Amino acid sequence: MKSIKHIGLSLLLAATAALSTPVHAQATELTDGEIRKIDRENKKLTIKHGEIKHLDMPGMTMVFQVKDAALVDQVKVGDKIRFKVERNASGFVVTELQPAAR
Ligand SMILES: [Cu+2]
Repeated sequence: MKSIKHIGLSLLLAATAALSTPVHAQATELTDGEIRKIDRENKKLTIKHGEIKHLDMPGMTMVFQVKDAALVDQVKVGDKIRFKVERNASGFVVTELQPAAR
């Protein structure tokens, strides 16, 4: 009886651990970048970025859409940033950004 209880508890702990592991951990990884151009009107940023592992993309300079205009207002050309990017139907979208640690 005692050992059956113990097995039950072990399974419960294993299940809990599995559930609490983030499934999309890679999708939220921050990417290093530097602002090259700002297009506020069209909510676009040109960013020279490092490797983006979750999108399988090497470092390059490219144009990103931004999720909302407030993100554009946080930066100026030449700023070093860290940002989150997602791929959607219309392209690559910056969803979050922050100044790079100095
Ligand atoms: Cu790129």
